[in-house]
Order: sequence, then C-alpha cells, then structure tokens
Amino acid sequence: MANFKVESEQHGELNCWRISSERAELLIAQQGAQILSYQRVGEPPLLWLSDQAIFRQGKSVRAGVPVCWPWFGNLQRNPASVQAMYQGEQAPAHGLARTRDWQLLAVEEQGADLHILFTLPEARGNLPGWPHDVELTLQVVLGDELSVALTSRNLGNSPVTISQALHSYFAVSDVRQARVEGVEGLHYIETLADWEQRQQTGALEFAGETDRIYLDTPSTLSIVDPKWARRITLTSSGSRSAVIWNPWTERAQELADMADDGWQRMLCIETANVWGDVVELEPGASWALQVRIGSAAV
Ligand code: TA6
Repeated sequence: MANFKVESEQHGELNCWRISSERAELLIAQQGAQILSYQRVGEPPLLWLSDQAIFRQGKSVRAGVPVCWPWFGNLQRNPASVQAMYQGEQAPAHGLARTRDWQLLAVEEQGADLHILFTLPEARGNLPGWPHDVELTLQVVLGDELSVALTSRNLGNSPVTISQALHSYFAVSDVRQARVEGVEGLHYIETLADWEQRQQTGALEFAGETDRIYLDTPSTLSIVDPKWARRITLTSSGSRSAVIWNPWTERAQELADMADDGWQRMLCIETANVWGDVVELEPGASWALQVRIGSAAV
C-alpha cells in the first residue's frame, strides 16, 4: 500500500497538488511547478508562503520555490549570450518558466523517499520568443530533506545559453535576528549600489534592503535562526552563484502580495547560475541545478 497521498486543490486560479508522506507535506502549483509550501510533520514550515499571496494565472506566487528560467532577473542585466536567446518584445522578469503550466509526470516511492517529476512541455521549442528545443524537468524528492533539481537538456542543433535560479523563500522568525553562514569572505555584486563588486566580511546579517549576487559560492550555505533555534541548510550542486534578497520596509510596501511587515518573516537564498556562472549547453548536453534543503536544531 502506498505511504503517500496526492490531493488536488484549487487556490484562486491555480491548480495545485497537496502531496504528503509520513514525514512531510508539500503544496505544489501546476503553474511554474512551483513549490508553495514545505513542512515536516511536527515542525514549523521551512519555506515561506506570503499571507497576502495572489494565486493568479500569469503571476508567480510570492512563496516557496519559483523556478527562474531561461534567464534570471532583468534580461538586460544578463550576459549578451543569454540575451541573444530571446527574440520576444518585453522580457518578463525571471524568465518564462515560472508562469507557464507544467506537466506532472510521476509521483512514486523509491525506498523511503517520494520522487515527484514535472516537465515543461513548451520548452521543446514553443515558449513565446524563446524558440530553442530544451527538455526541462524539475525533480522534487521528499525524503529526510527536500531536494529540488532543475535539469535542462539541449535537444536542438545549436548551443543554448541560460541563466537560472531556484528562487527559494525561507521562513524565519525575524530576519533582523537571523544570519547567513557560508558567505564569509566571498565577493558579491551589490545590485543596490550600481552593481558594484564588494567583499563580504563575516556572516551576512540583515539591517536593510538586501539584493546581492554572491560569487564562487561554496556548496553549503545556512540560515541560522536563534529565536526558532533552527539552522536551515542548503546544499547545492551545479551552482557557483547565489542571490540573497530581502525587500525590507519600503520595497515590501510596494509589493501587493506581501504584507507591509511580511519582510520580517522571510529570506530568499536563491541557488543560481547567474553573472559569470551562466550555463552554455552544447547540442545534446544537459545541466542540473540542484539544492537540498534540510534543517536541524541549534
Ligand atoms: O532575486 C532577487 C530579485 O531579483 C529582486 O530584485 C526582487 O525583485 C525579487 O527577485 C522578486 O522578483 P519578483 O519578480 O518575483 O517580484
């Protein structure tokens, strides 16, 4: 007998699945194959879902793990090789994949883990303004940790260059008391000061709006949350860059889908391939961007 449950749920305009195992529960939207929430039995949520989230077609939900692909952020800020792939007019922020409907291919148990597989059929040459033929899959594994792997395989005849990110929103007690470890000494791009390159001293603490691209990142970053006595650990592969974002007071007020004080309870660490870390896929080549998310008491 199966030890998991898959239930369909409608949230506003979005079809979603609530998938639960004996150990954890996930809510995933068909749009963007976006994980909206992740909670282990008996623990507070690890991922943040905005109290004022808007569940509308064509708009990414302010929650969980939006998939940014085939470019990250503002296309104009990407290397020319990534920009050249897009032939449309207005390029939406964070690419095309997060607002398209994905297909759920399988939910199956493998040992003690639950494997969930999605694909974006339109990536096979039918995305508006982006005519390249790529097999794009998102594999989510619910085990002791949550693993998310985004794999792109170039099925066309010419190289394809992408930037991408798993734009993960983490739940914290109060961002002003949390810190990120693993970034000590790294160089980063300060997007809030003319994209100047700077160097991090010590762990990252938060005292204002933060929007940085960390370069040459190690495979492990963690969020230490003393108030909730919790450490969230992100273990990545296929990535040497990470974006760390918190909108703080004024930017949060501008976001219709975030409460004015919502910024206090969230923190984005985005496992990425951005800046000098974009991915060039030769014909037939594939690339997997992966993060495993775990937590432990501190
Ligand atoms: O990853 C950081 C960032 O690019 C910020 O600049 C901020 O705008 C955020 O993502 C959210 O973007 P969104 O398009 O989802 O509102």
